[in-house]
Amino acid sequence: KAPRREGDLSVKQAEPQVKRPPLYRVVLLNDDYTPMEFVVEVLQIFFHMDRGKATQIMLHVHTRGKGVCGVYNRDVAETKVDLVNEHARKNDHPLMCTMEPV
Ligand code: NFA
Repeated sequence: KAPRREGDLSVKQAEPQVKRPPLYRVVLLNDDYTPMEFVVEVLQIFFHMDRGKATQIMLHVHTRGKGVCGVYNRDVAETKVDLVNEHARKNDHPLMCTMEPV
């Protein structure tokens, strides 16, 4: 058997293991009572959308039942969900925010 020479690729080095954190969609759910303006403001404040984008997403949620506000790692997604739900409760609106694995 021939000896291995410098540069021989027949022995694979271990791949450096680079893991991406699991991602989650943060989702807004429609309801019959939360004012459209409140939802637009939520999207602007907590998801850094301009008013046009926020209005577009709000109308999507309103007509389709739910819509994606953004995709984040678990910690960030959980924090967004909690902040939005707290903000809604504080203002006596039933608006619901949830997360789901991508
Ligand atoms: N459906 C609500 C209304 O008609 C508006 C709304 C949109 C609520 C998106 C929740 C999410 N006032």
